[in-house]
Amino acid sequence: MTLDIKLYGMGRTRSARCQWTLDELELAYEYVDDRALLHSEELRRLHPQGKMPAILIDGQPLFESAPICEYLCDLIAEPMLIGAVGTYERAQHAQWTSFVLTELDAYLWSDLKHTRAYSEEHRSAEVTASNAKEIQRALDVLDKEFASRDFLIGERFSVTDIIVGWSINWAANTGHLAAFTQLSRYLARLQEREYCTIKPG
Ligand SMILES: N[C@@H](CCC(=O)N[C@@H](CS)C(=O)NCC(=O)O)C(=O)O
Repeated sequence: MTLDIKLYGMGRTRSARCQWTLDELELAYEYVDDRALLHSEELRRLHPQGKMPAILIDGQPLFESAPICEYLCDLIAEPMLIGAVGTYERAQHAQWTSFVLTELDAYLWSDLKHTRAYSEEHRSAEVTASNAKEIQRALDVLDKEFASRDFLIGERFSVTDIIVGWSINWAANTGHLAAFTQLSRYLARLQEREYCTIKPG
């Protein structure tokens, strides 16, 4: 299948999920890696808030990293990186993606805002302390899961690992992973893959 794809992203942010998925699917694409486009008119045509990632696939715009990755996997049958709609595998994918985006990613994002992004007067130590607890609770669930499996769905790598792995790597790079040995091993497994975009540090 030939698709005309243009991905807007920057550095190692959530657009890395989309890059990794595109590369695993061996799709050709144009990658616009340009922080200066954040909140620009050009980007607002694809994303109402002018955030990244955003993508154009055959002229159709889409935003939000997880649905972008899922849609790309739905378009490409081989390699199969996502279960078909209506299968238990697909439900498990939705379960883990939803869990990680709401129980981990959201608190990491809030943590970043309250430690770096907001100006001093808008930062709250109470929020950061509460975020740290929620982050540990979510990581604990995932760490226990990886005691009995190498990847999240079935016995093989899937797009779920790209979406979830990216967030776990964010947790690692912000000092939240010390207590979780299974998760460190999981990240090392992902980082062995040729197209992996998540890096330590
Ligand atoms: N839930 C969105 C998050 C998008 C997002 O917040 N992207 C960040 C970079 S990772 C961004 O554009 N930040 C600029 C801003 O918040 O204005 C996704 O997964 O794509």
